[in-house]
Amino acid sequence: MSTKRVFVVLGPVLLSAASAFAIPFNVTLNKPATLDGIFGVLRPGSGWDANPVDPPGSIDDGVFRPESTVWNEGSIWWDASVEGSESNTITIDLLGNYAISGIITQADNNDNYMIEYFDPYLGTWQPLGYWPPIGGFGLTTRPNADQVTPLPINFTASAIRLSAFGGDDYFSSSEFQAFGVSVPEPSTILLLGAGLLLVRRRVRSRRR
Ligand SMILES: [Ca+2]
Ligand SMILES: [Ca+2]
Repeated sequence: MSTKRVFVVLGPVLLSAASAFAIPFNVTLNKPATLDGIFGVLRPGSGWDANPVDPPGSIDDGVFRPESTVWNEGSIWWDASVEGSESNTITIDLLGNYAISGIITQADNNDNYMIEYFDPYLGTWQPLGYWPPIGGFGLTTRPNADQVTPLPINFTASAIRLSAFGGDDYFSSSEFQAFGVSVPEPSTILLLGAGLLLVRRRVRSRRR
């Protein structure tokens, strides 16, 4: 195998190896979040208090509420039976591509919470899955109430989109975290390959 071929083949391999051995970290922490839809409005006659909605950034600020906090206290909440709130979403822009290996969510206990991700290779949103209702009361962390242990899962994403369905239409979430490692853009891999080729040519020309 020629030196050139070794470099071209090894460039991407070395990069992906570096990703594989990197320690996963919270890739959602304090990333920009946006809310789409109407939040913080209750249906007529609802017995709940119309508490203020937490700012978008509270979804990924690294802070969980105490388990069993009332669903709409210190959370991003909506009543999906209100006009304009039927298909609310919370979107987190990861500002890069990440190979994600674990997720954890705190949300109201008695609804389904859907997670979609933007696949940077396909260029489209993909469904990842949803947390079904679980026992308990109010803000509840899935998959584990220790607020630390994520669900092991593997996908590559540049953004995350959260929504809810079913349950009692009173939806809320207070924290979402995804753990993973950065993956290089395809263009970065090409650049690195080109750079290595250039280095090799210089070394060769000096030898002549
Ligand atoms: Ca939070
Ligand atoms: Ca609910």
